[in-house]
Amino acid sequence: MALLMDHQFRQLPADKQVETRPFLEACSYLPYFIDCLGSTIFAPIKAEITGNLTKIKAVYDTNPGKYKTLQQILEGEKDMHGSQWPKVGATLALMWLKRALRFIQVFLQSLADGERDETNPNLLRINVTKAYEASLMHYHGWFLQKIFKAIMYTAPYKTEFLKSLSKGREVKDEECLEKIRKFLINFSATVDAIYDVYSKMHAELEYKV
Ligand code: CIS
Repeated sequence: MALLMDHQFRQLPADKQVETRPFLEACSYLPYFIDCLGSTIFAPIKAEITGNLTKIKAVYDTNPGKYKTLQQILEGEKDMHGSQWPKVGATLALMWLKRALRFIQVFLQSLADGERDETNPNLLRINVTKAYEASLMHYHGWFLQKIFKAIMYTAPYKTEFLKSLSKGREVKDEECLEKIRKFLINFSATVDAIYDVYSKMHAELEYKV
């Protein structure tokens, strides 16, 4: 869990605005989190998240003052792209990134809450399935839903996953889960705030891939 705790998301201010630069910095460690799954099968997922981050950063870098918060990026692109918006630019990249972040949020929360298959308590399938249904399934067509099922069977055992989150150190599962709970405080608030922006600005798209 050292991996996530070393790169915490910031506490949100009272107006719940998410500042772009610290958000991108905290997210830049998420691809290493995917490495904790321990298989190259997850490389396309890592590439997907990295691609979204690169796209958002490219827009931010064009004018860091104007795009200080994620909401300002959506507002700026809405003005700039007219009818093409929101299926364009950093707005589209963040729309998909937030779904990946929601996946991670629900997955970690389910682990932290001790949800498990009593007959196979060391498997992550219950936690992974819950996360998928809450975040991505609705936006995936038949093919990607099948791919998800196949990938799910390659997920590591819970003990292995928790150990790799702790950078290989021998820590008790409960100690690691306590750190996950702490990480989730700011992380969940950030993900929820991004969803609120998309809802408030009617920027969520329902199409499937
Ligand atoms: C044995 C199995 C063999 C299978 C091998 C094949 C592997 C192929 C895997 C492909 C997975 C990649 C899924 C990507 C799907 C994208 O099409 C989809 C839409 O992308 C967006 C872009 O982001 O499309 C837009 C256009 O419509 C834009 O191009 C946009 O890019 S932009 O705007 O930046 O240019 N994207 C997604 O669906 C997002 C997928 C994110 C997945 C996040 C998962 C986080 C995992 C955290 C790990 C927690 C531990 C869990 C343990 C097991 C996890 C299983 C996770 C499975 C998720 C699978 C999804 C298929």
